[in-house]
Amino acid sequence: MKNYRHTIIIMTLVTLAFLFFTPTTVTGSYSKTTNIIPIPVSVEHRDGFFVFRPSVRVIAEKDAETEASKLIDILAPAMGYRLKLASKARPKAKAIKLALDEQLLHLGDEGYILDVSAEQILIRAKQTAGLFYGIQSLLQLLPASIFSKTEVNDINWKVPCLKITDYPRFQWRSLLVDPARHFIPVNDVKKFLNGMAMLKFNRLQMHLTDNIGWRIEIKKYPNLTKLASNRDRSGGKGGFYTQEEIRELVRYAEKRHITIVPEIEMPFHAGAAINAYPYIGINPARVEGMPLDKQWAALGGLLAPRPETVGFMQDVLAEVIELFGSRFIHIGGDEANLKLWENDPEMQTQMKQLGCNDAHELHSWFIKQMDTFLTENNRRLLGWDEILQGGLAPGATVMSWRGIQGGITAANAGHDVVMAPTSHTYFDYYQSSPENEPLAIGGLIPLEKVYQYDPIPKAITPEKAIHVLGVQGQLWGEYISTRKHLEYMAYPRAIALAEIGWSKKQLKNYGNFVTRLRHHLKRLQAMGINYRQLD
Ligand code: TNX
Repeated sequence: MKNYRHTIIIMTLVTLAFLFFTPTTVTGSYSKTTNIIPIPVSVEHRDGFFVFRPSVRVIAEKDAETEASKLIDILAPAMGYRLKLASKARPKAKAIKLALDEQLLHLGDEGYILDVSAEQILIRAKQTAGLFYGIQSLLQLLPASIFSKTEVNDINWKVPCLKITDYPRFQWRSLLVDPARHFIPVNDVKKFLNGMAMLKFNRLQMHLTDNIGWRIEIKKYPNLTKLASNRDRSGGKGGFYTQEEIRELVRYAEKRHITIVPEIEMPFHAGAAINAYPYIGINPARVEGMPLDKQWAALGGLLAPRPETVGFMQDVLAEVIELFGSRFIHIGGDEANLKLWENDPEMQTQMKQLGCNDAHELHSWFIKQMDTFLTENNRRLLGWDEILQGGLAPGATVMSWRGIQGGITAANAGHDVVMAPTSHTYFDYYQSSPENEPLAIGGLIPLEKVYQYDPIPKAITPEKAIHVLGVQGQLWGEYISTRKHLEYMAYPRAIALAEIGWSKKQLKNYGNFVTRLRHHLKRLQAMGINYRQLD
């Protein structure tokens, strides 16, 4: 017992010393900076280089081996040779060593130490995710052409000697894509995940359902994909992911330490589902004075929270849970036009029966049914900030999008929250004057505005700041119908967001960021990823 207490005290002291000394090392690092994005917590520069040759061995054991193979795979195309994997280094031979070490508690689950000397590159981490992020940083120390898919000649592959200690500011570093409005083929999602992984993003939210289309196969309700997946917002053919394809995407993302968070929209933005199974929607014939052909458009998106609708959506979630490893399941919850419930006689009766005073409370009741279901299945409900109105379900986490106030309110009330405000993180908005840009939904969010964002504004009290899990950038798909356009809207803004999600606030410096950003754009170019040119 005494020993144990001893260890705790020592660990606390080490952590405190670490926290205390880190910023000093860090400030110094600007004079001689690396091109790593997001900027690492601390960099100590040393003299000399580690030079790559075919004889370099990659040394790893057990779980570290999987990460080591990924490094070998990434290096091979551009270098033109595959490094050999081994469990032990040969004496005097140069090596890249990957090691897991449970003692490295201060690094958290995603941190790493990257130590480069002329003889050895050593990456240490507590968990495999940390090794993966150490590898990402190592790759960024090499010339950008290391990301090329074909052999690059006449280049000396070397990295400077240094020691990096690094770990993220936030545990939730995410982007959202929207295959519901315009379907995104599996290979394009994979390519998007590749671009995210190098920026140390760890979540991709997929908006899988909306009024225009239902994009995920649900075995129990085949009409969802048979009748409601065959169009997109521009009148195109749409599409959907089979369950096998979803599994493949989840695995592909996991390999890159990215969790795919599925979003199944309810009770609004649910028009596609209602088209396929009209019994879950409000009866259109009840809208007085509206021509019938307009009624589906007006009401097509709103579910009627009858018991059978609750059952339907829980059935859907049951299959979703089987497919996705994510602890968090997003159920939407945004923008419901509650007037439609207020004016509907059946819903009025329903509210009375449930003891709901108004439509907000009915909305809240419906969300609670999903929360209970998810909680029973060991998952957590995540929803847009409207789920706060009418009372938040007990296990729910809020994703705050309507400006920054929603997030502040939620965090100060003690709810976990992911910040996704329209003011700074809507990458479907214009990046400069509309006349110079492809058609977008509206708004204006240039790169620098994204970079200025701080997910923990002063209005969130220090003791509540732990409730801010992190940030997400939104690539809503109304006006994005190709991979190239998706990438154009994402980059460079998502690069700024990556730094906000990972790096220490004290290290933020726009000028320094832009210098590193220029290198990152070269990496994207080598990978064949599109981006908007800097002004
Ligand atoms: C609002 S953000 C929406 C989306 C749209 C987006 C367009 C949110 C929870 N709902 O359905 O695509 O605006 O910017």
